[in-house]
Amino acid sequence: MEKNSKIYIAGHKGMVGSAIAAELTKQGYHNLVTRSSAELDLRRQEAVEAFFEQEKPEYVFLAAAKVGGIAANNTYRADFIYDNLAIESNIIHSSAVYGVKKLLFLGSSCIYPKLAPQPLKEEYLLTGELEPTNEPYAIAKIAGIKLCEAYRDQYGCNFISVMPTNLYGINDNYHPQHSHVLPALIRRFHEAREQGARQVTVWGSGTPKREFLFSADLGNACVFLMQHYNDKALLNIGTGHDVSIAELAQLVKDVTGFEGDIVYDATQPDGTPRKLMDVTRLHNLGWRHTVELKEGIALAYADFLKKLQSAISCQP
Ligand code: GFB
Repeated sequence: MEKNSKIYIAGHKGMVGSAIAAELTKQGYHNLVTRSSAELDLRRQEAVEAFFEQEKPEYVFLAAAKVGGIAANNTYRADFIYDNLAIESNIIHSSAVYGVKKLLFLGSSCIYPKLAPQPLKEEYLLTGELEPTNEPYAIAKIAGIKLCEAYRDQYGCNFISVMPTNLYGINDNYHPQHSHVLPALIRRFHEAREQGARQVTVWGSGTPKREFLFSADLGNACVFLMQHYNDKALLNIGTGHDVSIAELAQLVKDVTGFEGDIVYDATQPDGTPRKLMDVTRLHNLGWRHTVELKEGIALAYADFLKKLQSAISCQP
């Protein structure tokens, strides 16, 4: 990838796409192509084809997706499978037709079977039943991996697939019900402290374990892999460490300065008991994360407070 290569980042306004764009800009890539969802609906096949015909990008980061936490995945099951299948099919097919030199597709750790051995090795894909709460999303992401493999097999396209672990960081979604656990807890602990509440409720039992990667680390990993990884096999991106949801809640409590109690709502689903990535292959390629969890939560909390402040100052 040359510094003046034409690079399309699908989903540049989201947490992942904006982290990739920031990393590319930092490294001196200056020919970035972007479209907001209002300008280009990636679920519309003809619109996507017209965009590729007009722009003819050389490299594509496929970071556009319908995403959310456990409740959003379980509630909007049709949207999660349809939107993601449509976005991936349109972009991957047009990338092949319009001669994209290389495409990086982002999947998710939820593509692995619910009860797979830990840590999750890349070869565990399609060896067992998926977690029911996010099966539609996982099926769409597995289809994305298979699209990349099939276009490589049949047409020789250099399309690679990477599977990030649970992400958090700059530009995250803080919706109280639909977000992932880390931003949800940042908001809930912050609001409890502001309101002087005595307790904060955390969903589920607190026992599931999750691995968290800071968004800027993911952006750095994606650019690194676009530069250095050309294999058909999918590749995990993570830290290799996980914490229980109870440990995570304690960390968020510490960072936000909330002083009350933590209680658990067992009526909410736990989801997969554990999904720790095996990052041996990524480490062997020479990439490691740099931001540890506590430091990352403090950075995410600062970003949350900044956005809150600008939302307040924008009110009439
Ligand atoms: O982050 P999360 O929604 O996604 O939930 P998953 C992780 C764990 O945190 C679950 C618990 O055990 C939740 O029960 N949790 C506790 C909470 N309090 C909360 C809260 O206030 N909000 C949320 N959201 N969770 C998603 C998949 O699974 O992970 C997606 O649904 C995707 O498909 C994504 O793969 C990375 O890790 O369970």
